[in-house]
Amino acid sequence: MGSIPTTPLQKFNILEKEDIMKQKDYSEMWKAIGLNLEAHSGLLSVLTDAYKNIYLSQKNRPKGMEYFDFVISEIHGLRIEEIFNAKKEKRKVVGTFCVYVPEEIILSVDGVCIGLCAGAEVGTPEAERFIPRNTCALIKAFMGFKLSGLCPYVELTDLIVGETTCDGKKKAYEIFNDITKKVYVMEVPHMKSEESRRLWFSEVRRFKDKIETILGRKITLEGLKKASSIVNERRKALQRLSGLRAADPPPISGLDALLINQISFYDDPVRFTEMTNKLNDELQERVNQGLGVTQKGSPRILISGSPMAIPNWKVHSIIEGSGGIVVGEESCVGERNHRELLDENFSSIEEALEKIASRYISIDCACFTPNNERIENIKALVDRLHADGVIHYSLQFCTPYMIEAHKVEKSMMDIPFMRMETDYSMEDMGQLNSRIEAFIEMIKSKA
Ligand code: BJ8
Repeated sequence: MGSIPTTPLQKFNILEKEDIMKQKDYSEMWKAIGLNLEAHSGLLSVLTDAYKNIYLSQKNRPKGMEYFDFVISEIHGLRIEEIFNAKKEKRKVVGTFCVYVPEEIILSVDGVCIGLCAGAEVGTPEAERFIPRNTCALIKAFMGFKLSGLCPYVELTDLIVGETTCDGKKKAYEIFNDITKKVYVMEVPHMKSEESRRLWFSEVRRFKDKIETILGRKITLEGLKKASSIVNERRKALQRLSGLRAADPPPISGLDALLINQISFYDDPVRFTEMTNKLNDELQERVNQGLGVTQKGSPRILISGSPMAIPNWKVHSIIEGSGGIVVGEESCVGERNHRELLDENFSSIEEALEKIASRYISIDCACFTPNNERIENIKALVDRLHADGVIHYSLQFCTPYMIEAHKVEKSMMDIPFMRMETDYSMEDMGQLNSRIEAFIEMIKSKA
């Protein structure tokens, strides 16, 4: 792995808190990348306001969150500049939309891997020229960001990796490829039979060949070892963060923990791990002293379901504004992304690919049938995090999660459970507020 320059950290060290949302002028770079400058500046100003209102207004935040605030303030700035410079050094950029795509293979040949899912309602009319209105918000958003010229990450990719998970994504990738000409699709099976596992293993091999071709380098055992360790270390840091949230009171808000999980898809993995572990040390100290971000005994909520891509902070901000605290995310932007480590004990490329294939097929996305392990994983998480209630969150039109919610609810027995279907708009805020407040009151009344 070549190392990514650490410019942001150097700059971060000299920033004052009030400067965190200020950015230098990157318009020349954005123009060179091909962004729509006017629309982009509108987007950044909306995001900055939302971030200040939702994040910077929180009380009693750990000091270690300053790094993540800084990353957000520079998410289209310094991070893009880093990737821009990496490309000048002939490194290649691979964009992904799903946690089934094996990142180790990309990193093993010095690729930069970036998650491209979007969590804001942007470019909907443009997206709806290509895909039906009743498509989930996540798909509409990644189409909308591209069609409106607002996503610098998409523009910098050399390859975009799709996957045959849900029908919406699968079909949208065909159109996305017509637009970008750089989509490659991995065939993710929908069952976990022996035949499916064989298919998946051959897909992982095919992916390795594709990456070697696009990145112009042969994968080596040494490269795979190094990449596996980098990705595992990041998973361990996120697992540690998750474990710390089991404390009562939790040392970090759900909003902040969600943000860290979201940033894990964008940031340089080595730097991210270092900064997350520093934060974890601080959180451990808080736990040792019995300090937290809320009062002991506040209703503890586990969110389960569809992923929440950046800047989708809607449900967490309602819960935490209503007196609850989110203690975990059973989601791809959360546990599903870091629950399993890769077995690093391999001594050939073939063996490494087998271990990679088996690690990734163990993921419990609702696109699989049957998907009973997800139910077991949710129950285990409720226990480990001492959750008082579960909110099942589905994006509207996300059929796999909307339907699987029934089984999840049935399995929760006497654990308070609430289902919600929503999107990225603010139209249902009032209704969600009332429902969540009532849910939290109900939990309080049981205590
Ligand atoms: S492993 S959850 S990242 S597919 S929200 S587009 S499922 S209709 S994002 Fe996902 Fe991979 Fe599964 Fe995770 Fe479709 Fe649902 Fe939209 Fe979704």
